[in-house]
Amino acid sequence: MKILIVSVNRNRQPGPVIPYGACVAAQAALSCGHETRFLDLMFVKDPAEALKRACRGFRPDLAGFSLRNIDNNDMRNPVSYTAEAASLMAAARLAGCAKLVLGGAAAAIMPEALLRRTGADWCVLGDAAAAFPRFLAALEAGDDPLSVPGVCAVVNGEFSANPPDFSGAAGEGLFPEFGRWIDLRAYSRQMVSVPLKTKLGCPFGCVYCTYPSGEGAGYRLCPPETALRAVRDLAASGVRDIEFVDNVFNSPYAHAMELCGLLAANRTGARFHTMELNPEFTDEPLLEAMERAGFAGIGITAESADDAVLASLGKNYDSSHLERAAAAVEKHDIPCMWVFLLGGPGETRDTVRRTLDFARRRVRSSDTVFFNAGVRLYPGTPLEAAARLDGSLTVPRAEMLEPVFYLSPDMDKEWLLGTLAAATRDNMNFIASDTLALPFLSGLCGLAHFTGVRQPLWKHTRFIRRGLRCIGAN
Ligand code: B12
Repeated sequence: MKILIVSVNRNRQPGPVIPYGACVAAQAALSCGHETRFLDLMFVKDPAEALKRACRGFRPDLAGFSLRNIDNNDMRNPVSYTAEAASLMAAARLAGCAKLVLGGAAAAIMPEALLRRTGADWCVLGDAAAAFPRFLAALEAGDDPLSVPGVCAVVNGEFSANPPDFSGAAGEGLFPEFGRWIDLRAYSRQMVSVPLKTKLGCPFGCVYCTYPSGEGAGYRLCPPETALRAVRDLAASGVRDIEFVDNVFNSPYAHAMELCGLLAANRTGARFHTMELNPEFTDEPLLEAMERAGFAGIGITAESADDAVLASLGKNYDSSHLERAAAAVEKHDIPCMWVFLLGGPGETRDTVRRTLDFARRRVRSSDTVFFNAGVRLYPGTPLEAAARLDGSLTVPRAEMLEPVFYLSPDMDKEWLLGTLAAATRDNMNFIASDTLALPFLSGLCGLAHFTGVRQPLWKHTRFIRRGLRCIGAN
């Protein structure tokens, strides 16, 4: 068949991201013999026109739309992307594309609402490397695609879903030939690192999170040697910055340690990054191994420094792990960004003060602290159930595509935002989610690339902020 894969994401905040999942889907279609083309809308001026041209020129039998984001996850300036996706899919139909299928991280969160919103024929859940070839084979053979695990559709107004199969191995299928599908140089001009994932699944029980339902609660580990091969291939093609985008990079701990050991023993010149370190497993030996492997930037997803809030969020660690992680970070030179999520269940003024105090006391002034305020509510999560029970969430599930946020009933929104604004004003290494909406960020990334600044750009937060303050911007 002729397959067109369309990556719909055009969000450039905090910066563009490479359409990793869409590339996996394209590679999967190609590897089972389908003639496959790719349309990346990230840098395109007129997306509807580009899509119509691709449909008319290629005449695909099927277009696969990869949806990464539903919204920008920002309580203060919420932006939803689903209307744009729906209008693009309508344009594809008008241009003669008869069969439309959805996939991607966003599709996995709210398949039914997205199918209804976009009018797509099917949605394929789970890892494209495993599920997409089976879906295409069923379609080609004239079988009902709903017989394939992970496929869902709205039939005669009713939503039907065949549950995804989370038993497939993680391996080569997760490492597409990026250069075949997208313009890697356009991304590198914006200081974007190339993503790699070394496992599927997430066994943690964070009350707000969708990872276990999207990828399964059990780990499927990619053999570290296979990941090393992917790193080598990317480095040989000139890629300098690689970001591990695992849901949690340092769990299982032994898997991360083994990978770091291999990367250290086989230096390729590439620098590594990850924003997904869990405090429970962030200790000295890990940071030692990451430094030797060539990590140039890490993020610790701490969420809170208050034990009661961490327990209410369903976290697997407490503040003693944060203290230990901070002590380990201090002993190494890797720039670190700490990420906190304020306003979750159990949050009060005192617990916010405790987290801010930790950030002031334990985070080096050369490191960066990022604060999110308000927790995005997703259907099917324990937090959604709790919010419905306490009456703070009344919106029906079908309408949750428009972002809805949880804020602790013991938390006053104005107080939280005011306190956060004061903390970022007084601490030049603090930033909050509103920073990501700054219109000049993209220009800054381009300038940084042009002048030879190395990633991650956020390690220069305090200098950038001082420069901006000098010209009157905060
Ligand atoms: C790492 C990550 C980041 C990193 C990205 C770094 C990088 N270099 O790429 C950073 C921190 C920068 C980031 C930023 C953001 N992120 Co983010 N991110 C992730 C994370 C953890 C992994 C994404 C990833 O690369 N996965 C690996 C690829 C291979 O998986 P995948 O895309 O899901 O694709 C698979 C399947 O979905 C399927 N598939 C994909 N496409 C297709 C197409 C077809 C046709 C088919 C059949 C199948 C298919 O097969 C693929 C292979 O298994 C996800 C959570 C998650 N587990 O998905 C959130 C996630 C995607 N992010 C999310 C959000 C909201 C954002 C931000 C908007 C937040 C913000 N305000 O900063 C920005 C947006 C950035 C942008 N420009 O778009 C949300 C999206 C949901 C939503 N509310 O919209 C997610 C799902 C997390 C969540 N639950 O809240 N993110």
